[in-house]
This record gives sequence, C-alpha cells and structure tokens, in this order.
Amino acid sequence: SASCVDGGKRRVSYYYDPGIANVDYGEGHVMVPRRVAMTHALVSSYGLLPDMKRLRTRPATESDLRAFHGASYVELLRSINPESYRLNLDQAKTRAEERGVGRVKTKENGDNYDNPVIDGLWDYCLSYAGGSLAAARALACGESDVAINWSGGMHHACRAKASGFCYVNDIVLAIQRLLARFRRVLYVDIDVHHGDGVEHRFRREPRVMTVSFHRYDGVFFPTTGEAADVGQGEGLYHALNVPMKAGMDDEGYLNVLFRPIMARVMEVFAPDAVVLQCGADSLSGDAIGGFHLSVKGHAACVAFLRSFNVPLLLLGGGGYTINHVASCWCYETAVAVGKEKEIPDDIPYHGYEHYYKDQGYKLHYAVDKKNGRKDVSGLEKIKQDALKNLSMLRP
Ligand code: TV7
Ligand code: CA
Ligand code: ZN
Repeated sequence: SASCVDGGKRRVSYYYDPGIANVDYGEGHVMVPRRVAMTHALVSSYGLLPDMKRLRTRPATESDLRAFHGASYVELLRSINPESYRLNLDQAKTRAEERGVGRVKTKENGDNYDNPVIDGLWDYCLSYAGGSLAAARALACGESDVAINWSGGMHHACRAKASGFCYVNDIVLAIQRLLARFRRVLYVDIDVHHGDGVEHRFRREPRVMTVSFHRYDGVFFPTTGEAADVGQGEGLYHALNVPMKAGMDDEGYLNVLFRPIMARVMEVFAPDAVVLQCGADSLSGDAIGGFHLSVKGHAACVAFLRSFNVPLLLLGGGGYTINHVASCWCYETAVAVGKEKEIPDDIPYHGYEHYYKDQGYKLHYAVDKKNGRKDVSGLEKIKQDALKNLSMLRP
C-alpha cells in the first residue's frame, strides 16, 4: 500500500515468561527452551525493552486449549508427569504414547524421543499458548501494530497429538483468535521445517492463507509440504508450499523466492493481519536445519513483512544452535521496533556472553559460505511453481 514506510515506528508488544528458563526437554535433547531466556537477556541488555509494551498476561486456560485441541488430549497433558508415566499409573504410558507423548516406537526409525514427558509440561503449554493468545489479543484490540512471543511458534502440534517437540499449537489458537476480529489472516512460516499442523487445521478455510518455506527432500521431517499441496475445498490454493533442498543461502532464499513470492501473496490475498513463525533453524550453522541463512537474511523476512503495515504477530519456533537463535530473535526484536541500525555488533554483558566466544562476541556471526547452494536454476523452477499456484487465487 502507499502507506508502507519501512523505517517508520510501530507500537510493539512483547511477551516473556521467565518460567521458560526452567523448562528442560531432557539431557541431549536438541530443543532447549532456555534459548528464549538468552534472547530476553540480550534484548534487555541492548536496551530494547523500553521501546516495547510488556504484556502482562495470564497463562492460557484449559478452555483456551479446547478451542483447537481434543478434550482427552488436553486431559492427558494436564494429568501426566514423569512419575505417573514411569510408574504407568492409569495406563499413563499407553495413553501418552498413542498421542505422540513419551517414548514412541516407530516402524522405520526405532524409538522416538521427540516429545518427552517433562517436568512442568502442563505449565509450559499454558505459558507459551497464553503468550501467543495475549499477543493476538493486543493486535485484535488495536493496541499494538506488532506483537512478539518468542516462546511460541509450535507449528507441528495436532488436535489430539504431539509432534516435532510441539505439544499444543499456539499458532492455531492465535489465528483463531485473530479471525474473530480480522477478515483474512496470512500465516507465513520460515522455520526450516514444514508448518504442517497449522496448514492442516486451515486447509479448507479461505479466510486463512498458509505459506511455508522449508527443506524438502523426501526424508527431512515431517516429509510433507510439496508444491502440489495447495489446500482443499473452499480453501483450495489458500495453502502455498515452497519446498527447497538443503544449502539455501540469503541470495537464493530472499531474492529468488521469499520477496517475490510474498510480494505476490500480499497483493492477491490482501491480509488484514499477518502471523510470522520465525523458526531460527533455517540459520547457517543450525544443529539440524541444513540451510545457510545469515541473521540479517532471516531478519530481512521480518522487515519485509513489517513494511506492509498490517498487524503483525511474531512467533518463535525451531532453532537448535542456541547462541545463533538468541542473536537472531534479539536482532528481529530490534527490527520490530525499527532500531536494527542502532544496535552495536558487540554483544553486551548479559550473563550468557560466554556462549558467543566462538563468534568473537559479535551478534552477527560468519555464515558458512562454501556449503551454499549453487544451482539458481533449480530455484527458478520452485519460484515458477509457487507463482503458478498463486495465479489460481483471484485478487
Ligand atoms: C519447531 N529432528 C520442530 C522440529 C522437529 C523435528 C527430529 C530430532 C532429534 C530429536 C532428539 C534428539 C535429534 C539430532 C531431529 C521421525 C524420527 C526420526 C530417532 C531414531 N536429537 C520445529 C523432529 C524430528 C530427541 N523428528 O519445526 C532427543 O536430532 O525426524 C524426526 C522423527 C523418529 C525418531 N528417530 C528420528 O523446529 C519447533 N528429531 C536428541 C534427543
Ligand atoms: Ca517452514
Ligand atoms: Zn523447525
């Protein structure tokens, strides 16, 4: 629109629950919720907190979760703990494992420990879902232009099943809340994994468009999200998937795919609100992602969507090299408030500075250039597929 002013100020709300620092998926697990506490410490010592409104919020309630999740699944999450699971009280083991929680046996892969029964599981779920709901509320009532919850973004959780480290789907809950106020909601997912849980929930819903950029090669989790997956029924062509091979770098991701595709999406779908899942596992050097985006490249996605001046909800997601994650989400917080040019590259003292030794105590670390993708022609085909699917949506 004519009113888009990149450098302009926005009213930003920021949600943070310090309880996240004590959530532990277990020794050796790749998901480390403490990365959100590291992000917060960095945001705070860079002096960004006074530029935002801190959301005081209550945890989600059981009935909030029931707006998407099944009653017996919610009951399972509420009642299970490591002790009842271990002792198999009330067949706790079977009830949990049927719903993806605990040690789950898989045909092909042996045991899967992705979604362990952890201490404080219920409080953790209520906390991150409560954050995303509060953030959605701040946008819906017009109090904020941008709202942030780095603890949210758990895009794989299903109605009655945990998946991919996600127990409750805070994104679905937040979008449902936004739909009460806004006619059309756009969901964009830059986590390296396919945003399957969100896409599935809204696959028949024309008021929600879901767009996921992800690694896709037939085996990479969750193995869905091919270009031909476009939504169903009334929601046909309201799901858009941009599948890529490992090795994507800033140039290919941003200039060939993200910006041209999202410019067209904004034009043809014309959303009234945007939800951006900012999974940081698409960054270079991530422990499981295999992409090569820089922090500035990743944040350029945030800046691009912010420039359209539509209410914007920023959520976390994946991210498994935790110093990189904290750098990224801190820098994106600066982008949200319009101060990314002002924050120095030297990491301030904030209690976690020792994590940044290998990157010379700098916010922006060097990306792994030699493993970057070379064949831009392959990307042109991916872009053409996406634009063709978009051409089926009438503006
Ligand atoms: C949003 N990849 C979530 C991404 C979820 C990815 C997976 C792991 C993993 C889990 C561990 C662990 C790991 C080094 C990595 C199908 C299997 C294949 C095991 C033999 N280390 C998000 C989920 C994905 C758990 N899961 O999008 C405990 O990696 O690929 C799978 C599942 C079955 C089980 N087998 C692997 O980023 C937040 N898990 C170490 C300890
Ligand atoms: Ca994605
Ligand atoms: Zn991911």
